[in-house]
Amino acid sequence: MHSLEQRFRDLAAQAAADFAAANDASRLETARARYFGRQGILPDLMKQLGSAPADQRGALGRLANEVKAAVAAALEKRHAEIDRKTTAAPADLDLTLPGRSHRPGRRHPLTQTLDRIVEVFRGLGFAVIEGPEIEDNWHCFDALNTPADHPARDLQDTLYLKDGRLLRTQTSTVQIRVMESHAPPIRIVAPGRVFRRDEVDATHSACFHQIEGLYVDEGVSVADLKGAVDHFFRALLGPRAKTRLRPHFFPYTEPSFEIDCAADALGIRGKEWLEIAGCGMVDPNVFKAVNYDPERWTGFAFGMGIERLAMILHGIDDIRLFYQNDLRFLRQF
Ligand code: 2NM
Repeated sequence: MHSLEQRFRDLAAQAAADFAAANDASRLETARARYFGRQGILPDLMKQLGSAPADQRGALGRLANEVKAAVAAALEKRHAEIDRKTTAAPADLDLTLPGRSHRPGRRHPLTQTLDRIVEVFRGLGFAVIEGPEIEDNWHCFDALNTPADHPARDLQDTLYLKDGRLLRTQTSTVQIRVMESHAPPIRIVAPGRVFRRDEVDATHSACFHQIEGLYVDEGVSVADLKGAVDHFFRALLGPRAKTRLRPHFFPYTEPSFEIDCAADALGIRGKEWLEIAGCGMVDPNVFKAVNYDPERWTGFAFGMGIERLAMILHGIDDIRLFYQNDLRFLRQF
């Protein structure tokens, strides 16, 4: 049997060979445990130092410490080599290749159009309110001064549920709800989906989007209405935008107007004016329906279709494009 001194001296070379043979982190860990573990070779030899002859113990102790430090250094060195091997870039990695580009999403063109509209009205002090899509006859028709025999109430035009409720045909239902629950003054816009029993074609959809607005206070006049309309379309379409009010009829306003926009400011040729929205002074019967005193309060209201406006703004010729989710269409906005 070798002397303790010889076994210490052999140990350094043996450990260096063991570590070199370990070619991944888990094998190196096994080798480490063989030397430094609780039952390992080094602790075992250290224990035997105690039973060495007293006159040799000092020299053996120093040798033991040197060997232990050498084995630890060899282990550390092999650790570093294996780390470098596993994290180094593979030889075929080409850092000059173009990166993978992100494809960020964007808002739907109808949402973009609505957001622009809402921004202008917020600038005029209008609050944005939403309401239910399933409504009753009162909020959709009766309170809006639309008599029982009005064609809009017909089964041909409106989608009714079995229980007599209906899908709202305009968002004025929201204005009625706000007036029922709030005293004047009122300044709101109500965007949202509306539903009509329409044959679907390039310019009609059974479900589309609208925004309607309402301003009620003392002394509100047609001049305020015209001022707001002009401001809105100039803010949306540019300072050259020109609008006119053309007499019309709505059950809920008197007088009522259609709002036309000059076609040339929109870059559209072939006609002089485009119908773009409707408006009017709130009919006193609507105020009576929500218990507002029609002698004290006056107000204007307006409404427009988001799809129609987006189609005019972007030169889109088929309303169905908005709902098909075809990325070739959507990526253009
Ligand atoms: C329009 C045109 C004209 C309108 C009326 C009301 C209410 F609730 F105050 F009576 N809200 N919206 C209105 C008036 C809507 O859309 C073409």
